[in-house]
Amino acid sequence: MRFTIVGAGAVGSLWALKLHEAGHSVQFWTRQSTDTLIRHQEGSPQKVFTANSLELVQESDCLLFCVKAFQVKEALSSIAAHVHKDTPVVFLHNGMGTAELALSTLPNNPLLLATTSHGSLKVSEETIKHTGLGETRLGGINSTGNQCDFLAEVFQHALPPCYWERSIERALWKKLAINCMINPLTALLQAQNGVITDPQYRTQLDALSDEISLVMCAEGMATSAKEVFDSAIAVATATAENYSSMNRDVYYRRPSEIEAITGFLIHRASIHGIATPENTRLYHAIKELEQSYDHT
Ligand code: KPL
Repeated sequence: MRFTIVGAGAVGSLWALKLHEAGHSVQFWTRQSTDTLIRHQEGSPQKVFTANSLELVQESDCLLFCVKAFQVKEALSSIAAHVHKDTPVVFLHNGMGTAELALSTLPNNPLLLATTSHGSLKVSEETIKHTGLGETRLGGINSTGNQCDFLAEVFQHALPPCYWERSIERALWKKLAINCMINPLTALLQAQNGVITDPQYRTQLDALSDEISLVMCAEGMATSAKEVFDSAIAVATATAENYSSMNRDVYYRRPSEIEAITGFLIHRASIHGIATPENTRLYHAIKELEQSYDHT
């Protein structure tokens, strides 16, 4: 298949390399003004990818957006006019809230959302490291997107495991819950994921999981505070030595994904009239940190 990967960060680069190794033809679409990009995994040969070819966008069999949620709008407006209406478009990022934008910008395309727990790190401009084996879940958000289950097989072949989800929203909420539990705390504490398993954070995590489970139930995603708590602890234990993406964003003073993660949860909570004091506190703490970047 012919892929255009939108975004050449750690996640986009990992997928580009894996899809290329699986025999697909891959180009990047990036903000950099370049026509080629070199990428390789630590210890493996370099590969030169074409970048920003409009012709290749038009000929693509699939577009895979690997930019952060807050970059989707700009990326979509740079490419949407060139995408054939039958081309499936997949959005892969942490957090939620981009589905409406995708549906209104590309109303005729098969549209899909995906979530992944693979760890990937850019160790230099051209080199990435696959830091943790995870899994990917994929599902449609419109009727034609729902018919693209073959893409789960394509992704499974390139970077397994990949599961097809009839209700991708549920998988996205589960991941959102984990991100709400791990990301802001590890960013504020500037510690690895394992830190949240320390008993001193138990009360705070209980408060977070209570609030998150109430919002999920109101959204029709039946769960319990215990389930939310246990899944976050399981991920934090399995990735104890890793730094969360929000931890890295704060460390490098980049804009974080707080809006699409905790911000999305708080927004949905307010629609249902659910109070989320602990999540709101973390949300403001991260926002304050981001604002302080401009002044220090
Ligand atoms: O998705 C993640 C992230 O860092 O954004 C978790 C699950 C917390 C793993 O680090």
